[in-house]
Amino acid sequence: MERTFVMLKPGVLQRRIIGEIMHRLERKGLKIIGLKMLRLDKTTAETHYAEHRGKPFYQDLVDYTCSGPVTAMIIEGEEAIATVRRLIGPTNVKDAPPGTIRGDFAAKTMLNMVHASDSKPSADREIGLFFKAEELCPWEDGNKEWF
Ligand code: 3AN
Repeated sequence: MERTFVMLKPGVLQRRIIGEIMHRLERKGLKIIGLKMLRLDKTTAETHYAEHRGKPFYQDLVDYTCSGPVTAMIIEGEEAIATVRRLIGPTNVKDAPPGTIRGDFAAKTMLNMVHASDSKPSADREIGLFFKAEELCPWEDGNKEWF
């Protein structure tokens, strides 16, 4: 079992498709074990995207991420990190095939809907940045043989 961090960016809320995106993760059989809406302060957004500091899109990315509430989730499942990244699709929306979240909903790479951890160290770091230990809600899955 693996845990990954997923953040729906402000545009997902504004377009009223939080449920649609969460549904895609759920119907794959992934478990939501942490969930909250929050408005990021600049420091948290800068820390989250620290690896991109200095890139041309960095400031716009931080500003966009702080422009409205985000929906933060911890997702659990077998190979959850790779599975969620496959469901989301490639970073560049022009490469994102139909059927992926970015392929179906995103028209611009900056506004590509969803962040998901790309590795185990990133997942651990991002979960720690966004969630306190007591905010996690692990649960027993009576249907786990399906997944
Ligand atoms: P991913 O979100 O697929 O892990 P990263 O970590 O390379 O991709 O990029 C983080 C975020 O920065 C992306 N989700 C996107 O919003 C933005 N971004 C990345 N590359 C570009 C780009 N070339 N132009 C505009 N925004 C970008």
